[in-house]
Amino acid sequence: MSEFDPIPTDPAPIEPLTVGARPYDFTFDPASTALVLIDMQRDFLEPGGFGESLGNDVTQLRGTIEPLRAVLAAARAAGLTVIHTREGHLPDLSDLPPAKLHRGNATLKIGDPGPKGRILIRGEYGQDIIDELAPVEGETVIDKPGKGAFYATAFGDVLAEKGITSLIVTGVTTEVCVHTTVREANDRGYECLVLSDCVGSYFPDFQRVALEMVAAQGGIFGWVAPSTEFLTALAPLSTAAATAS
Ligand code: TIU
Repeated sequence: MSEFDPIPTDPAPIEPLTVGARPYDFTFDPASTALVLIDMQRDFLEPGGFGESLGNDVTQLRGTIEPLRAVLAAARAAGLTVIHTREGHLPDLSDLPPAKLHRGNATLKIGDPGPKGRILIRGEYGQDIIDELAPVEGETVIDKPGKGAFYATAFGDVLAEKGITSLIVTGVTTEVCVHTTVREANDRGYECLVLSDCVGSYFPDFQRVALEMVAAQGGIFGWVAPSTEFLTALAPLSTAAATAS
């Protein structure tokens, strides 16, 4: 090194980014933020799985796939932590409370053989994440027996280990696993931004009201924004990475 070489400097700290959201702007530091994809599994989004066995029209959820693909690509390009969850049970059903097994009048119950393997059982084809959003190396996959991502999982430990304090929440279904996880996260001190077109419900009315419930009362559970706002906020990082590669 000569006296004419520039003095090495630490990389510039990443500035917090701001998303236009309801009820007001959401600000996050990319280094302490994770994109969370909740239960984007064949069991919920494709025919012959758990969602359909409960009497639902699975096509209602499929509109989330394309916007979420774009968000996932941008998050990966920007170097954000990405975490996927999957609802499901052990093959011997030892983690399945009888109350959950017997609830409702399902045509196929959890553990029964279905066209894509045993319904909602870990390791089965139907219980896995859809091809369009398949995890890549380095991304965490949390298997959860309940609706919330924190209950009986290592999710909280993983977030703490990675220094995550803000969650960008996506996935299905809005009023069930997304809401339960956002509520659990909120009580644990995480700041949650729910991307409105990247979460889906089998019931259009529930979709609208569930999103309103998150942002009401000054953001009682968090913030809500369309994915385009999030992509705009992330663009300085995601497009810089795309240009560099
Ligand atoms: N039934 C329903 O709307 N949802 C679930 O059972 N699980 C999730 O939301 N992942």
